[in-house]
Amino acid sequence: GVRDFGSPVRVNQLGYLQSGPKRATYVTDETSPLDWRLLDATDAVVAHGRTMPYGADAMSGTSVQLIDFKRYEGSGDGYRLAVGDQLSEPFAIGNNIYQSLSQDALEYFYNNRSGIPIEAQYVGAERARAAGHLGVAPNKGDTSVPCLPGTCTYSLDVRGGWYDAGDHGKYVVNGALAAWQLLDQYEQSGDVTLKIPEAGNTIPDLLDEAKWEIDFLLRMQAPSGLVHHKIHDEKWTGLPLRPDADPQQRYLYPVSTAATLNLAAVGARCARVYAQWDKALAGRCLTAAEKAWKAAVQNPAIYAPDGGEGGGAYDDTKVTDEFSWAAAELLTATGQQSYRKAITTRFDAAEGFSWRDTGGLADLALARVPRALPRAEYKAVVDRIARAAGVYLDDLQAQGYPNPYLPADGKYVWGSNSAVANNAMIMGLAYTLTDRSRYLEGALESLDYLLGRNAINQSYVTGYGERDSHNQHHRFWAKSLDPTLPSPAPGSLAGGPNSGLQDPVAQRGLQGCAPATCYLDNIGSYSTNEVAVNWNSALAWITAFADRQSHE
Ligand code: G3I
Ligand code: 9MR
Repeated sequence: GVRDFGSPVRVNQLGYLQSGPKRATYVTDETSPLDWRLLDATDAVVAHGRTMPYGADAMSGTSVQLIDFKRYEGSGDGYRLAVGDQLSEPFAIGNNIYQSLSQDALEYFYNNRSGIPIEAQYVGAERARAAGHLGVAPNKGDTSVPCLPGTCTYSLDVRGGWYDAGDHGKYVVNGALAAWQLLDQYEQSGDVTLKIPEAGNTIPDLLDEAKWEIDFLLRMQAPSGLVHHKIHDEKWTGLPLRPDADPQQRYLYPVSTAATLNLAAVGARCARVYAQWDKALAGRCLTAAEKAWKAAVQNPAIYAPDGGEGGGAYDDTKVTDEFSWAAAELLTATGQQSYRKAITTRFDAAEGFSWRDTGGLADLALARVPRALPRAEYKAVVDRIARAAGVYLDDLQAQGYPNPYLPADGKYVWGSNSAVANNAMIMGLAYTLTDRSRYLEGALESLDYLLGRNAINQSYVTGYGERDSHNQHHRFWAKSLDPTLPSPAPGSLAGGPNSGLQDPVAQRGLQGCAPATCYLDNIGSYSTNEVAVNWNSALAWITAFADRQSHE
């Protein structure tokens, strides 16, 4: 049947910063301007104006008009936009709207920690659970994990870290990217107060959370210096399943050059960021990073394969980009000029960055440490990031549901929401580096898309917005399969529309979908509706940025 997306007036269902852009989208075949009204919580009209015709929006397959209500300067809750008798979902206007979201986006990580009990005092009784994978039956445990038979003869203690997503695997490449993004968030926006066991120690809470993953990543390094690509169950388990009830045998999967270089990169970032907070960790990180770098140089082409059973592949057969990123992080951490010649990639807007494409991260590393490069070269780094931000801003402004993700092949990828957030991050960073306010506007307007101003009137963040995603694919947050289990924690970002329809639920329900509509808030649709650490780290970065900007 025809899908019902509710009101044609599409807004950021969380709300708008008082000091930020305030725009909305109206779905209509009408081509001439129409009247819009802004209503406050008492239904009084507090602003009005005319819509701006836009036309057909390629990614959504619908025609729209745009609404700009920036000149309204009030604040409060329960606003709605109206066109004729069509009312939007309610939203707030104020400068604190991103505060609790930016905290929740980070609490996601504690909730998904492996190897530690998740306690009610931090997450509430409903989401508390026993520690997973410490070797207590029926878990086989991550405290002594053998290699996949025939691939090596040792076992490693790889306890801890975060579960990847809705599954119980732990994968180095995207785990490292997530930890890296938390460290970069710290450098960009400072700390966020968290409800975690380490709160109150001498280290910023955000760095405590990142350390939980970094300790795991360090454990994944083999004696050779190479790093195991991943550790996961022998076979896929079903849903629902609590982590501590997983009975599967788990294996260490073979080392890869990509995983090794991810440890080199995040290890170097760790050494630099923790230097003033935790000298012991900073030292361990640098030693591991340098050892990993040398091992990767000697083994430059060990690729993780596609396919396999029981866990994600995270396959990658091009690692020139990982070499370049690691070299840039090592240069900024050590000042050793020898790393400069190994930096071979630049930020490329069309590629962006992801767990697979890390070439752009070299420029992001260099941007953090001006003194690591001669002045003219540092300026070139800033120019490249600004140019990429300019491309994302153009992509955003070209769309009826403005957002900075506009794939050249016209197909949305698995985890498209993380591409939106990561491209927004580039605009946020460009604003910081250049002080050009159009990049700030673009970064902030991108959040509107994630929070409801989109083709399906969906807030992709649990607990934020009237029509929020709350059935993400997760083995413990599986209330829609078992009412005694919890729903996803607030602040959990769904992967988002994916043209690939790579799961049976999407294949049944989304045939022929326009790219930006290929999404179902159904727990079975892992290719459109999973959560993942490297997606929530993107959400955390951009919401912390938005929160910080609104207070400056
Ligand atoms: O790299 C190519 C790019 O060159 C091309 O232009 C583009 C267009 O199709 O595709 C890109 O490859 C995609 C790749 O991700 C990198 O973005 C693949 O199509 C896409 O299928 C692949 O999806 C990954 C998915 O696993 C399937 O392997 C997601 O990024 C990744 O987030 C997801 O991760 C899963 C784990 O396997 C298991 N745990 C849960 C986790 C989240 O769903
Ligand atoms: O639950 C798994 C999810 O985390 C992965 O992203 C996804 C793709 O690799 O696979 C899911 O596991 C399913 C498996 O692929 C096929 N059998 C059913 C599993 C649970 O839905």
